[in-house]
Amino acid sequence: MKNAASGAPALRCGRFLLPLTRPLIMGVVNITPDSFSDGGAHLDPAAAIEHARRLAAEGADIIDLGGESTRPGAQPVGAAQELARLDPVLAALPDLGVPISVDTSKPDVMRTLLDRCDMVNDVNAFRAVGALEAVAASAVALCFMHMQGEPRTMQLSPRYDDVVAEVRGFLEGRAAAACRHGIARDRIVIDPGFGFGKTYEHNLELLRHVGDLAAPGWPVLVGLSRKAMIGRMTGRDVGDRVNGSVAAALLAVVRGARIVRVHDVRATRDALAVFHAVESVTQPPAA
Ligand code: HH2
Repeated sequence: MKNAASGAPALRCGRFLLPLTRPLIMGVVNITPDSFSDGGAHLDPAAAIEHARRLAAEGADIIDLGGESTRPGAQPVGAAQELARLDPVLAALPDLGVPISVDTSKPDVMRTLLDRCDMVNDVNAFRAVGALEAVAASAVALCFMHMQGEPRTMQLSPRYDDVVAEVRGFLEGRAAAACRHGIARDRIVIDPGFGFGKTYEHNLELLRHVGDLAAPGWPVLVGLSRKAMIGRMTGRDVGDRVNGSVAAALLAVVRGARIVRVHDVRATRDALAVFHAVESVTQPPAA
């Protein structure tokens, strides 16, 4: 979506206006005991705060704070517990210098934290009753992610006739619903939801067709970092998937993704710096 003043594509993101002229990195901080790749590492608020600062220093353009794991089979937590995890971390980071996103699907959590975050990242695409209403009047950016089913059961038997068309249709429908709620187009991001109610083959098909998902013009965010599909491709355990994750992020960007959600900011940043250096040169230097 274009910024009205400059004409360049940009994402309105709370206190920030993020240019979409180069790929952006969203760094993940999971304040949970059970996240699939870093569960328990940042449950202590001091550890989460330090990690968020470290990822920002490493070059994250957005920090995504999560207080509930959505890994396959995860048990849901209540709003009070999610808030108790997020609150002290958010309170310590007003001056982080980059936008803060909150990864939540609960309208109560959204409403409570809205004036302290710049983005809400909802793996349920704001389908909960009252979710769109909770965020409509604010300035936060919204990430609408596709998920078939719900985390507890989503990997049992995912089924699609045409995964790319169905995911794209769903995301366009959610973006249209947001617009009907008065949400400006330059606040909207879409995400195919790798691993959320998808087989390995579905994930591969979506990665091959990120360009089709991006075609309608909504900025596409992808979360491939350390996921099971990277493990299957590389044969590596979850703690050893950095290289595969960086390759996948780069491929997604080459195909048109604008934001990559990653655990390993430093490595991803280097790969994207190489991409940007090559791709930003449109004219050969004069002889
Ligand atoms: N993936 C996870 C969580 N939130 N949000 C978006 N928009 N896209 C994703 O692909 C995505 C997401 C799962 O990763 P992680 O947060 O590391 O694990 P857990 O859900 O176990 O905390």
